[in-house]
Amino acid sequence: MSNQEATALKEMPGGAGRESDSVQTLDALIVGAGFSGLYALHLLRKQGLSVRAYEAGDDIGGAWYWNRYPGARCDSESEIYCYSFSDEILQEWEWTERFPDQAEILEYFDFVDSKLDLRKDVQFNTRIDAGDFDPDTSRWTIRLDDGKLVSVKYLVLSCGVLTAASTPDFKGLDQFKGKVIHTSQWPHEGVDFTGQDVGIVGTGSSGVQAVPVIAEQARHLTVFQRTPAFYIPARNVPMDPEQWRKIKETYSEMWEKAKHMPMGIPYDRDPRSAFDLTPEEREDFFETRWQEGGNKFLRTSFRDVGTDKAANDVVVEYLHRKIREAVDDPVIAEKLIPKGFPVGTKRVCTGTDYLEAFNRDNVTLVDVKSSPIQEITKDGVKTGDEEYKIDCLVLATGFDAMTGAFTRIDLRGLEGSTLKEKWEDGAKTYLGIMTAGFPNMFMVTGPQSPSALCNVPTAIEQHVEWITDCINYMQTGGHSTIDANPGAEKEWGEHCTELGNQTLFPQTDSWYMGANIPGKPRDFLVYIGGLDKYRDLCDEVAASGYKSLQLA
Ligand code: NA7
Repeated sequence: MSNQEATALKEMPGGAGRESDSVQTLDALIVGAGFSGLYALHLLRKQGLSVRAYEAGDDIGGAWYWNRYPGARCDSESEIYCYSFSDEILQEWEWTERFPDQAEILEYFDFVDSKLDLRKDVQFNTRIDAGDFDPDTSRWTIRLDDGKLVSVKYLVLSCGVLTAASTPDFKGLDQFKGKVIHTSQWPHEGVDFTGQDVGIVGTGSSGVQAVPVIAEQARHLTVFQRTPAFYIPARNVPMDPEQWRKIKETYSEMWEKAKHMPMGIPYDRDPRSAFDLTPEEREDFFETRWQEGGNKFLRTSFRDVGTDKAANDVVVEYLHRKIREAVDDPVIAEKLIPKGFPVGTKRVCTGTDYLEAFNRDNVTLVDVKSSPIQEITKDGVKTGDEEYKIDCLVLATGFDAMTGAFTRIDLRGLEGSTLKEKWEDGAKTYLGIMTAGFPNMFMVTGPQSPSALCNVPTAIEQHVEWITDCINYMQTGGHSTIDANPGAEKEWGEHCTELGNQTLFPQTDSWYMGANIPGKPRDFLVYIGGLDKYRDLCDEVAASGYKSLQLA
């Protein structure tokens, strides 16, 4: 970039080029150094591009770098919660447990780095504040949070599906005299709850995992629950060398299968309807899966559970019964029973001893649906009925999922308006990867992609490979820009909504629907046609020479 261009950028209204003279030039800039950012870095580097990833944290790991709350653990089986692209990594790495915990996932990232030497091309402790696309130069100017500018041809947003933390706008939050900690911003040194009265708001996946662990340590734990979660015990167990020997014997076949399954996992859904079985047979079917534990319970369930309310009700009835069996006090059990929405339309939570935690003397469950939190006082949480005195408040309140990590960056495309403005009425993308008017900008696991309903690493590998192949095509063909076609984008959005409407998802307020964030447009944010179909569609687009996109 010339000095003249840099000066012009500095003068742009509210755009990227406001504060600095120093402009670094790269072929590609990657935002984030988790699963997707690191893989994109690896592949683009292999193509010989000058590329750098920028990461807000001080190390690699992405969502797993941040989510260090007690009990944080993956809910996908460990043998598929990893990269599949490297045989060497697959063959050499062994997870110690069926479901890896947060610390071991960071060890895995360390191991991957020891093989691929990725850290050296990541700039840590750096947020991307803004980006402007200049149609004259066909380049993005990216502004870092220290004011420095980077000029790049390609922008790869690998900032994650569930990374933009959501803290409810509770009245009085700043007057609380104790610590307030969001589960995704957990202090690295940990938190000692010994002798403390702790409150936790939120009973999604994070809350469900944290509650039993905090309850073990705290003097008292008050759980503020707005919507009870459908819950399946994870039944996490250690894995032994013999299991690994067997897995590794057929690892490549397993991955081949996973990649061509709707959810990116190698397990088959039962092809039958829930009503093909007698009630007794169904009971056995559920019981076997309940004993096995984990979210395979739903993922391998009957074909009609996600689409037919009556079939879904059969599963709901079973899970309700399990709550009543696990919780001693029938009044508390009733409060923990999720009602009024189909199972699977909010993320089903897995964990260890979650329901049993409510049998402890030092745990209180407060229903904040019937009596919402009115304010956070100096001493605790005030609902309509009562004030609960606590020393520390944990917010397991989730994320501005699917879109938040993208719209929080001041990204300005061809028209000069921001991505946030473009998506004000709902996310608009083509394949969940590109959005019209923002050329050469690629999103990994973007809204309207299948990622959030898949085993995320499987989805990430497909997205990253497609994006980096596309970049390679542009480089070798001498193209300067690629952009989504507004017509194709509109059709993709309508297709995603239409597919969503054939399921039970729209019946529920969830982050899949954007409904967990006040004011966010309600729309189904996931492509639910399956990773297998999606992969085929993306491959067809690439094989056609990206005809449905605008190439220049
Ligand atoms: P989730 O699943 O979005 O859960 C957030 C929880 O916080 C959920 O129970 C919410 O209740 C609750 N919440 C949010 N705002 C409030 C307010 N204002 N008052 C009371 N309760 C509130 O986030 P997680 O971090 O647990 O999990 C996110 C994903 O990470 C998960 O799906 C896995 O894929 C991994 P609500 O249900 O909205 O009534």
